Amino acid sequence: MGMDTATGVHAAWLPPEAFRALGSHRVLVRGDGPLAVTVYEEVARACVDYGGRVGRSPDAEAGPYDLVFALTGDVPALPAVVDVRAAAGAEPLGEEGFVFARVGGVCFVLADAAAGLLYGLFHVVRLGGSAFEGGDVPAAAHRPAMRTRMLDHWDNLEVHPVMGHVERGYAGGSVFWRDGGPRGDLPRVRAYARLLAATGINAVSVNNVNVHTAETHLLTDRLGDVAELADVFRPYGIRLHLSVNFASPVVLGALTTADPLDGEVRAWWAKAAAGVYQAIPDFGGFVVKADSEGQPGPFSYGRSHADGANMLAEALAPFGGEVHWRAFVYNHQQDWRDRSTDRARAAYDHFAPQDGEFAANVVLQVKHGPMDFQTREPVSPVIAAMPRTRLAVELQVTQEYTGQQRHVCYLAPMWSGVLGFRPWGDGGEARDVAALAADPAAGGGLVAVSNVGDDPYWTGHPLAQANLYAFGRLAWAPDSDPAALLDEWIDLTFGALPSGDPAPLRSTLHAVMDGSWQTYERYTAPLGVGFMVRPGHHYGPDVDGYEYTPWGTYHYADRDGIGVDRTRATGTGYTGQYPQPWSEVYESAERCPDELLLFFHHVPYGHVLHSGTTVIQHIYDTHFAGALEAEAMRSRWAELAGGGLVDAALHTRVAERLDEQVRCAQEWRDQVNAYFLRKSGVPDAHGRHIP
Ligand code: BDP
Repeated sequence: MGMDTATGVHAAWLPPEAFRALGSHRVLVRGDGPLAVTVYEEVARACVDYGGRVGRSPDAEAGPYDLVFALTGDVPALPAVVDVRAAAGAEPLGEEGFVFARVGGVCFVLADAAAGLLYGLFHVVRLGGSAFEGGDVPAAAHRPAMRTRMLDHWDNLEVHPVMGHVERGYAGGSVFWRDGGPRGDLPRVRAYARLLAATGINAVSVNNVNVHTAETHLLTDRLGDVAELADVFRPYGIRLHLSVNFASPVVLGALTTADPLDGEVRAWWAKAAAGVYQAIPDFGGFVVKADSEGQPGPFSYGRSHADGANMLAEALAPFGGEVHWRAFVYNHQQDWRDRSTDRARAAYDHFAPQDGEFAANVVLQVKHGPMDFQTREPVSPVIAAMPRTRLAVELQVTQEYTGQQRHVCYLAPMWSGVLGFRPWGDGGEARDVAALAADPAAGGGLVAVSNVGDDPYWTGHPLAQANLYAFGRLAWAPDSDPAALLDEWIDLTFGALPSGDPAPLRSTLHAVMDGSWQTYERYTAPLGVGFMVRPGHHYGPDVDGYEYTPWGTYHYADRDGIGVDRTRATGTGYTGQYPQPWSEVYESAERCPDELLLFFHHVPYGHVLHSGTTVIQHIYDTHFAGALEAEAMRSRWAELAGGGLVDAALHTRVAERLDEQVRCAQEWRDQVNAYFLRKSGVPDAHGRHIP
């Protein structure tokens, strides 16, 4: 992770050394257009660095080359592609797939379209030296599971008085915007596009879903600023999207209404969309947060969300654009005294009845859990409830609720659990969340909120880069093993390290990161109850911070017990939003998984978990354990100091953040334990000190 002199930032997972093997061979790059040019330039640069050679013409049928990038239609120039392609099976590769093979000492990357060559290039980079070693490698096709693999930036054009430059951003200012306009650092944007392409990401939205007035103008008079970014992302196969303000016709168009069924409003959007495509012919589409947390939407006009989304879909359809309509719609001014309302129900209650009403180019973008990116939530029941609607699953890479990039919290294990969740259990319809999001006919893909800013390490905490990397890779291949993805990230970032004991850096990173999400869970809100964070910024503990507020995020702790009763029998009825078997499993306090018990049930402190311990003792035990684990992470990292395995500045940055993590974990431990000791009056069975 050395400093790149061109961009002034650390090179993250693609330092020049990652191209060492590729750059020391003879490489043929065929194909035209911006993506093939990107592949050529990447290879050419590596060859300059490492003494290899790159060519464009196959003089002697791949003879003098060690590695060939070619399109499958390139038969006249390269007859060999026919056999290699055929060996990988008859199924089409699609726009982005590729074949990799090694035949008689020559490696082949073949694709039907140039994007496949680009993804094949990064495949070869990941293989490193092993791509060129050993005997033949049978041809295998590689295709992305999800068609859309997208990052949403919650970037503001100017610094928002409360939310800052990047809403919930913990890595400094925006890489796109500054002082109300473009930041103007296109080399940095290009470096970013390259990092994303290497993970497989192919779509980016460049402004906050809360669209303030300045960002509203990006759609029309500030479109040039967006087109400039699109030009930089294009050579890396990434399509640009904009978050739009549903009230744009009023804010920008001098209309008096934004009613989606109004003819003038529809004409306004059609014209706006045409303008966008004139400037950006491959524009991806709009992201919309409507009728949520103060954003305008169709409810103001007595219209449904299908009405609103379909109006925008109609405007984009002639150009092949899509609407990413967010399902994060709830009333943020609830009456906390009314126990029957339940924010967890909101997305399903709003959207499930509209299944089948959305246009074909509308993707409903659903947060992975029913609440709001908590450390532990059940999977949203909306994902299983709308078979006639295209669904995208939304994750939060930015660590709003998981330590704000001051704490190490490797999130791939959480996401992999979400993606592998089977809404209908193992029997019957055995499809999991990943399959639903990937369904070629109906799936809307995987989306996440980005964790990047203008920080020299991109993500504030250098180790938070692994979350961004793993997100892209999971969108490409959702069944990837999180620990293996961490190894990929380690190899690409720090150079290929031997496995096992001779590689203290690798083993240290695994020791610090593999279980870090569960460690974070242990010292924060227990058993799926969520929140307990300081209101507003959401960092650090405040057990009752949101308890008597209108935000709908409660734990209901009293002297007898804790948890939210979401059962059909006695609670909010939320469990009824799940199909079988989960609706029964979650309904039952006996069958409900421990880690979600307090999400679904209000139980006495003496309730015995499957683990055999009581709820109150579990709270004490996990909070003591979590804080100790944070200390162990810090000690482990400290052992690397001065060893030369990582750059000294990086070591210091991580060490400082681990100090803060240890401090904050102890604060969580003490506040949570003290709170529940006082509420329940039950002492810790092991007599440990609780303030
Ligand atoms: C919440 C964030 C808020 C976002 C909102 C959203 O606290 O800043 O605007 O999600 O997803 O988690 O729209």
